[in-house]
Amino acid sequence: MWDKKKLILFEEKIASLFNKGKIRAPVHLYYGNEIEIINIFKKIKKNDWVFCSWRSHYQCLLKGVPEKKLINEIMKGKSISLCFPEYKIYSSAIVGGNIPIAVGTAMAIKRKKSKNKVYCFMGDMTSETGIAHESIKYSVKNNLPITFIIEDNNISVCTNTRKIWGINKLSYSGVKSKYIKIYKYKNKYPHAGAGIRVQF
Ligand SMILES: Cc1ncc(C[n+]2csc(CCOP(=O)(O)OP(=O)(O)O)c2C)c(N)n1
Ligand SMILES: [Mg+2]
Repeated sequence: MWDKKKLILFEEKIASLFNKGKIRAPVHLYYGNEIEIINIFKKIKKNDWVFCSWRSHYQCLLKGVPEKKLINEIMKGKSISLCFPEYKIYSSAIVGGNIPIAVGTAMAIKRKKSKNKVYCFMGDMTSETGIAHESIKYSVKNNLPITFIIEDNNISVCTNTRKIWGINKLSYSGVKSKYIKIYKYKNKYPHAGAGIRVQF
């Protein structure tokens, strides 16, 4: 039910609420990655687990969280750490914070010989952190049922990821692995908020 147009409209609605000062906490909006994320979610089943960062409105909608329920949480100021255990989706505002939890969930699934999978979303800068590298290495070595999705907008708040590390490409770009999916996108929104300064 969620196509590109509807996802964009959802974020525009949140942007407008935020700019009017109706949401009194940070929001991190997506734009420009709709086709890629919809394609990724074609594989994600109801009982699979999804772990996200501070930017997770699209994942929540695509995982089946009802729109009204999601807006309700966002209005309460929870956009930055949206968690809906009943829909098996967890977000964290801490860079890399959810990655080891995703790995532990995948390990538990393996030990229980369950069929479900874990999908762990992260930004380009997060994918360059030690915690991401160790978690990916550990998951590959232990053959865990997990996929890491790297969403590359080449920016970390206001910092250019490639420039700051002096690299031409991300560590995982071009790596052919069933554990890693990587895509590029260009966001029309700033890192946080929707363009108008709102005093909380
Ligand atoms: C441990 C920690 N350090 C710093 C921050 C501040 N911070 C929030 S988002 C972010 C940028 C991360 O960039 P990226 O992984 O590319 O994700 P994007 O926001 O572009 O999706 C930073 C540094 C934080 N939330 N947690
Ligand atoms: Mg980024």
